[in-house]
Amino acid sequence: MLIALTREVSPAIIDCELTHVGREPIDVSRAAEQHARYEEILRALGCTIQRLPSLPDFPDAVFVEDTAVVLPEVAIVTRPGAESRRPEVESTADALRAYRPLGFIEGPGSLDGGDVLVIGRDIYVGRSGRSNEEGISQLADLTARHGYRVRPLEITGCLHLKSAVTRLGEDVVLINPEWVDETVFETMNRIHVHSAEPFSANALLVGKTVIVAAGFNRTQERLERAGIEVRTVETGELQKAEGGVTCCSILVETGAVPGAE
Ligand code: CIR
Repeated sequence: MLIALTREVSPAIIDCELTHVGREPIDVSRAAEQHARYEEILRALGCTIQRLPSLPDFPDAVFVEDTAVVLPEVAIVTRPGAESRRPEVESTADALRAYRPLGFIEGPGSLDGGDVLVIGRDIYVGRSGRSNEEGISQLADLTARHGYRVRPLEITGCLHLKSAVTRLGEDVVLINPEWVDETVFETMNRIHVHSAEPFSANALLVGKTVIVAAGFNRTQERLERAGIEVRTVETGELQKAEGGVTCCSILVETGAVPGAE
């Protein structure tokens, strides 16, 4: 079974952390509708949605991806780089305990799940304003025993590594080469985002289908031309909070699930 951990949009999202985008008013009920539609698409693609407890006082709590990195062997509970987000991890850890042994990033280390891209046994990690050297090295220690190799990467101009590059299949990535050095992925098939759509690199692979944010038509066309099955979802209000499609879920492959929908 494939579980998607999600969390409802907090009414406080209007006070979210912002790094590379300016603050704009966010329509909270529209954000909640977009999020519900996102969950519907995940369900249609075979996921069982397990909602984490609501955290109405935490503006960025809907962006659950940043709170954990789930591998087949272990789940690493992060220590988010933004201090305002640190308490979000507790309920993620409680939920993940049912599915995986846990490892924890500890202070002064910091790591956001959005910076972590797993491709086979390689774990690429963005050196961002959120993920520091200590956090990256703790991740390496916690995963080396399971046969993973952590490969830190520089990113520029974006919040997280997965704003710049995401995995679309066994050996395919969607990449914005302006934000990350694509030679790192030179052995893989690389699909470039359209240069007029820099934010379109954040795509979520579920099975063989890729979920992309609606409105990035030119990048979508490139994906479809490459034979990739695409589903789009409106994320306009979540984008104003600097969120994309990967950030709103944590996918966990598992057996039977107590308490899931
Ligand atoms: C933040 O700055 O932490 C949130 N406003 C957005 C987090 C987006 N997360 C992600 O891309 N993994």
